[in-house]
Amino acid sequence: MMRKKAILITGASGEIGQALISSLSETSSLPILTLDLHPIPKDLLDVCTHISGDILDQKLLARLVTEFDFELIFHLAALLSTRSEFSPELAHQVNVDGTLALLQVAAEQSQRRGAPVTFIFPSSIAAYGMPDLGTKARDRSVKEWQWNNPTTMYGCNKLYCEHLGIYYSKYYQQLSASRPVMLDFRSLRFPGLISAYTVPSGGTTDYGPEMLHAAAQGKPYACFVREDSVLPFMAMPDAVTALLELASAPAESLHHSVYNVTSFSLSAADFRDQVARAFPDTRITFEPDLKRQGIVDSWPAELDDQAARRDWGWSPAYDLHRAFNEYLVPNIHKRYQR
Ligand code: VAH
Repeated sequence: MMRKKAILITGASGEIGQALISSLSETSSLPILTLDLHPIPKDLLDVCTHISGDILDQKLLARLVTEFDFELIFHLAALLSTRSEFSPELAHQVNVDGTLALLQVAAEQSQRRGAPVTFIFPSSIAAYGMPDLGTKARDRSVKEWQWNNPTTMYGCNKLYCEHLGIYYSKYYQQLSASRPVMLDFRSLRFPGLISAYTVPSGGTTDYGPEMLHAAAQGKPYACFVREDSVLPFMAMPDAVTALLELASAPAESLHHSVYNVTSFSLSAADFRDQVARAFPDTRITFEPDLKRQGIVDSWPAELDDQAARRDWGWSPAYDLHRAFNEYLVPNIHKRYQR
């Protein structure tokens, strides 16, 4: 029986997944297969085939590859940074064992079909670890190879999976007589992502989106980081654009397997000011959670994304002002007016 060509999105019910399905279905001629433990919103059901399942279910993966020939995989399934600190072993199982299982399946499929499966993996600023606030201020914008000393289980998982992906795309079966067709692993290190339609769960950059969505609902919000905490952020549409542009970049133009992408950096106080401009009667207070603050203080203030701009033409469409004025505020107003 011929395998059906398809695109696979794992973790499709998550924030990035939901935004990606919509855009991908507008541009892709291939059917989209989505895999997640959780159901996907019913308005997306007509543009993809959803499988409710666990990335750790090896029998499920084995069955999928007998039925489908994956051209392209977006592997988004993960436990985010704060949740992973409460369940480090589970985080390792999902974030690393899950990724390893999928890489192995994609490597075998690349060999069998005689052409690389493109494997897109979202990494994170969590892969970095700035030793102290002085260094964070001095080395304000970090390049991919700087300060790769993660201090969270999630950050360790992401950095290791970057190396696993490079292994499977360059060194897998390096001692065997015949060199197999390798998979084509490509990874992005994302900053904090802000969606107008979904709120993150279990992340540490969540204070931004949470503050905005609370204000839009007229609810007070106690921010769990200090006002002076600076992190890089990006509007969700730009995250989807980055994933799609990296996936379609010609392999010969990519000099790296891992790329920083970002749009704007701002302090939590700046974030509050942007939110207060849009929702003037908002009640935002700052009550730092010292433990989560420690994670934020270890992450870089800015990402240097020159390599992505140079190799595959990355450029965010939404800077700080466009993100709030043209994407977040108008769509959040609509979302909560109902
Ligand atoms: C988290 N939003 O906070 C995610 C992300 C930038 C960090 O990976 O865990």
